[in-house]
Parts: sequence; C-alpha cells; structure tokens
Amino acid sequence: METGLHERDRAGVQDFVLLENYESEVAFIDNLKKRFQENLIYTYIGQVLISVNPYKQLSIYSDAHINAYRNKHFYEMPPHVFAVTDNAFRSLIEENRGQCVLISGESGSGKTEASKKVLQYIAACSGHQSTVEGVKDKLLKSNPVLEAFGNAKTNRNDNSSRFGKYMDIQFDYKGVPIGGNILNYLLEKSRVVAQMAGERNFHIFYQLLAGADATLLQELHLERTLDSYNYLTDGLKGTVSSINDAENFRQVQQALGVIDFTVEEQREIFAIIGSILHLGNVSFDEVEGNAQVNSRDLVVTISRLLGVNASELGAALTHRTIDARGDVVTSPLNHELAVYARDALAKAVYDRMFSWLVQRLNISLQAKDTRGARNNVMGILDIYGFEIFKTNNFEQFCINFCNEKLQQLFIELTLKSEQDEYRREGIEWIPVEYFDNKVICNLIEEKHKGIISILDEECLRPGEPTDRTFLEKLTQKLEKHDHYVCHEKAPIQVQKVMGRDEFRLVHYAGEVTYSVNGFLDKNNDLLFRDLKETLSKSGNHIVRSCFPEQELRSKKRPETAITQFRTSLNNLMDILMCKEPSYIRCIKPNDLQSPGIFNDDLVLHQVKYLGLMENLRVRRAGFAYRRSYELFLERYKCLSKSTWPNYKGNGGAKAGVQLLVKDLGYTNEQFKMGETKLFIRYPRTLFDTEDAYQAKKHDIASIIQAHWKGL
Ligand code: AD9
Ligand code: MG
Repeated sequence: METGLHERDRAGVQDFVLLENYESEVAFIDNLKKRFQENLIYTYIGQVLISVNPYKQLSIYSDAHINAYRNKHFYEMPPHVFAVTDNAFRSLIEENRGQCVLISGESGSGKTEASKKVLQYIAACSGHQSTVEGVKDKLLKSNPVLEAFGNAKTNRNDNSSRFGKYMDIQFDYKGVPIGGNILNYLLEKSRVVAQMAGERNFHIFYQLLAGADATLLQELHLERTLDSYNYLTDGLKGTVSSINDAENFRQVQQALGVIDFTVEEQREIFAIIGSILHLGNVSFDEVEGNAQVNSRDLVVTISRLLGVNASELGAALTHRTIDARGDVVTSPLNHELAVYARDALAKAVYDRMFSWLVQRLNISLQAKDTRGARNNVMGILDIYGFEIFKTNNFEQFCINFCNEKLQQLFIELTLKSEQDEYRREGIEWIPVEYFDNKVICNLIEEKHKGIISILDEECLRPGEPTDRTFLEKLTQKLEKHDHYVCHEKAPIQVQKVMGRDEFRLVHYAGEVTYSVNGFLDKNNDLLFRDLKETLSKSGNHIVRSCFPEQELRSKKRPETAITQFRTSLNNLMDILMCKEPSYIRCIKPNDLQSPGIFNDDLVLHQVKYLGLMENLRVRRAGFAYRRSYELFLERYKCLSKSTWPNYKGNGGAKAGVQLLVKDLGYTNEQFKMGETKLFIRYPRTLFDTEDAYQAKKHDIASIIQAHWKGL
C-alpha cells in the first residue's frame, strides 16, 4: 500500500492534478504505467477514480483495508474504490443526498468487479441489525445469479456482462440498508441462438450441464455432453480454464435459495433453460414449400418442459396466423421462416425470463419498511462500455448510443457543473473548452429527424421496407450532418473499407461503421402470434407470466426495440440527474487478459475517449479542492490561535477561515474565498495543512498521555 500522501517518484502521482506536465498525454500514460507496475491500480483526477485492471488478485480488499478507509477524508488515504464509496456513503448519510456511482469503461476493463467492491464496502460499513443481514446477503447474492444468466465468455472478457445493470440500495435514516432495486437494460439475446468463434452462450447453460445432479438432468432430458446442443456449438465448444461451471452452478443454486426462490420456481427456471437447449436441436424439412418439424419427440420434450400442448407447439413452429382487422388467416411457413420462428422463440423466452428474474429479485429485495428512506438511495451503474468491432450491428448501435447518453451526463454533471460552481460561488476563472456530444445524441434520438425515428418509420412503413431502404432514407436525410458519413460521401480511404450496406457515425469516442443488415428485424423484434398464444397458456408459471394474454388482445403495435431502449435510457438519465455522482473510469491495460502487461497505445485510446485529458484540464484550470467553510474550520481550527479552540469572532465560519488561512501562510494565488466554500488551487497546499494537522493531533495526544501518566 502507498505509505504517505505524497510519495510520488517511484509510484507516480496519486492525483493527476499534481502532475507537472498535465497537458501531455505521454506524461499522463507514463504516470498510469508507473503506478500499474507498482500494483497501484487506482489514481484520481480530483474526485474521479481511474482504475486500471490488474488481471491478478491484489491484497487490497481485505477487512483491514475496509477498516482503514472507514470515515476517512477522501485524500487522507491512497486512491481506492473504497475511498470513493466511503465518500459517497457519508454524503448520503450526513447530507441526506442521493448518490450514484457511475462505472464506465470498455469491455474487460473491470466495471463489474468495481461494482462488486462498492457493494462489498457498503455491506461491511453500513449499519448492522439482524434483519438487515438478510437484505445485505440478498444484495450480495443477486450478483452470482445475474452473472450466471446475463454474462458470457466473449473474446474480450471471460465473464462479460451482456446486459446493463443499475442497482439502487435503499437506506434508512441511520444508514442501515433496508432494500434494493435493480433495473436491467437490453440483454444481448441474439447470443442465445448464435455465438461468434471463440465465444460462448450465457454461463447458465454450461453451468446446468456441468453442475446439475443426475436426477435434475434426467428430469430435463439433458445429457452432459456440450456437443449435443446446437445452440452451444457455434462458438467455443467446451469449457474455459478460468471458469468452473459446476462450482458456479452450486453457488447459483445456493444464492437462489438465499433470495427466497422456491423449489418450484427453481425447477421452472431450469426447465426453461433445458427447453431452450432442446429447441436449438429442432430442425425442419420442407415439403412443397411448407416446413415440417423433423422430430416429433423433441417437440414433445420441449412442450413438457415449457408446460404447453405438444401439437399446438408443433403447429405454432410451422405456421403463422395474421389477424388483419378481423380477417384471421393461417398460413404455413417455409423452412427459412420456421427457423426464424424457432430462434425468435428461444430468444424471447430467454430474454423475458431474464427480466422476470430481475423482477423476482426485486420482490425479494423490496424494503419492508420505507419510512425515513426517502432520498437515502445509492445507485450503482455497471453498463456496457463503448464498442467498436470489426462488424458493428444493431446491438453496438444501441450500446454506443447508451454511451453517448452517459457521456452527456458526465458533461452535465462534471465538466459543466464544475464550471457552474465557480460561477455560483463568484470565483473568477477562464472557462475551458470541451467537446459537447449533445449534437451526436440529437443525431440519434431527435424526434422525427434522428436515426431512431427514421428506423422506426421504416419498420412501420407498409410495402416492402428492407435494411437497404432504411439506409437510403438515412443518407437522404442525414448526409449533410457532420457526424454522419455515408458510403458515397466518405473520404476515399474510408470508402475502401466501407461496404455499401454500411454507414458510419463519428461518435465522441471514435468513428464506428455500422452494417445495416438485421436492423429492421432486430428492431421489429417479431415473435409470431401463434407462439405467443401457445406460451400464454403455459402451465409453467414463469412462462405464463412472461407472455400475458393481454398482450395478444392489445390492438396497439408493440413498441420497437430501440424505442423501448431509448425510453428506458431516458428514465435512467432522469434517475441519475437528481443524484450526486461519483465516477469510476475503468481502463483495460492489454487485450490478452494478462497481468503485468501495459499497452501504451491501447491505454491512450481509452484515456482519450473517456475524456480524461479534458477532465484533468477542467480540474487543473480551476481549483483542486474545495470545502465548505464550516467543514474546513472544524477540521483545522487547532492550527491557529485565532480559531482554537473555537472561533469567537463575528462573520461566522467564513471569517474564521479567513484568519486561519492567513495564519497558515496561504498566498493569494493558492486560494479563493467563494460564497460558501474555500477553494484551494493546488492539492499540495492542502496536503501541507493536513500534515500540520496530523502533527498537531499527535502532539495533543502525547500531551494528554503525559498528563495522565503524571497523575
Ligand atoms: V464487460 O463490459 O461486462 O465485458 P467489465 O465488467 O468491465 O467487462 P470485469 O469487471 O468483468 O470487466 O473484469 C474482467 C476481469 O478482469 C475479471 O473477471 C477479473 O478477472 C479481472 N479484474 C477486473 N478488475 C479486477 C480487480 N480489481 N482485481 C483483480 C480484476 N482482477
Ligand atoms: Mg461487466
């Protein structure tokens, strides 16, 4: 662990604000690297925590570490996720201000691990009561369950979250956790039916096959061999060395028990997972253009597991009924459409079951007594980072849109609010330029004009809309936009690598080329009515509640996938906007998931798009630290005769601080007096004051000790 506040040579600086050459990217990377090599993975920019994934277990998360960070002021201890959490937690309890911890970074950078550390700290430090232990246990145990169903091995991360998660923890006025609530965002359900080379389906499928006992497997008609299931054979066949599926399955079962899932509910969940594995093996023959199910037995097995009628399921997999204003027509599907219907069924069942699971967790986490819980909420956001792949699809479009929104929030809450604070406090200073990505958010989501509106319009248009006609409309309407690049207008070198079915967006974090293939289908997210109807009558309670009958009766067209996503994101922004944010920016040091390797280029790219240089410039241009007069005076009053033991003059804390800083020898350049706060330009000044305070405290303690000894 770092020893002193300003040990800086070997270990670099622990707050970038202290960096001499703060405008240099090279110096920035160098500092991160120096620290990484010393296993110091955390560094601040003011209050923002930067975390570099060490890809190895460090002994910095023990109970002793938790205790060391408890109730300490932010900069008294080396940077740590515990310090950020402690700071947020204390603001929550002492000032009654709702908090949120926003964790961002690209895939594999350590967001989910960071979110678990936040939770670990909260569970250890918040109030204890026997009923509360239940709440804490449930909050902690929700993680393995969500990870089993929502995470998968990708080429970037063996435990990649394939959904976005926002978790609220509710506290009573004493700081005792009394409940929680989880919101889930856009599960990558296409993974259920197909995976890229080297990747896997969601963990739970492998866990079930490896960890279930013989009786459960028999009940589900499953065998342990992974090769038997088409939905598992696309990508990486088999197991992953870093993952123990069987052990994880036991943990999931145990966790489900703690979160009060009944035996029946657990049985139904695994029946659904089993049914999906079998569904992937259903194949079709085509006779005179009509699809026919190849194996009746398989359909019977699936129907038993899903609790539906076998012949009805067989018919629904090969037919489609359309209700056009009262004219009900049923027609057979061809082979291609039957495969489409089967996969759509697997995806829909899995996706809705996942949302059901979250809802069910929420019921279990619900606070029993919400008196006094108002405002006392701490949120933790762990959401997918910006993605640039070789081929980028609808999913990347949604994920990157989400990141634009979060960047917008970061600007609103950090860069803009920092500058607003100076204005409000009447502090003179020169504003810093930064790129405001609102223009890109608008390009995507503006009503009638943005990409989302154009996509939805095309999805709803009668006639024969296709991905290509969508692309044409996009280009027609947006070709003049600075952040939209179409094939025809692209610079020659870009054109060379861009297909005719692609468009490019200039995101704040870099340029991304999207292939329009599949945009319409994925946005329509169509599950044929026949299948919905069959499921709505299921004897499996979970399935039945996921496919309610009302949905069939509703005349309204269901909202498109992207519109649902936009609405849920905007709701999230509203939730976050009214809270005080803490930021954890995660960085991935290499692409190999290996310890000890620090790839400068890779890190620089992330530093740039996370906007860390801008963040530092704003922080440096202004004042590194600020404190309300009351807090500053209370802590350091012992350092001046004029304020010790109490300041008795007129003019309140502000006047007291004025005398105090004069006695401390602060120069005019080092500080400014705002309306309600003292602003200190360099952390060094504050460190010196803090050192003087520590020495004084020590002196006072020695005097008292000597006094008692002498008695
Ligand atoms: V993704 O967007 O969900 O694909 P994350 O969540 O950013 O991604 P994650 O937290 O899952 O990444 O971290 C990836 C792996 O890095 C973990 O499984 C750990 O093996 C490793 N890791 C991350 N943070 C730490 C840490 N603080 N200490 C040790 C870590 N290992
Ligand atoms: Mg994650």
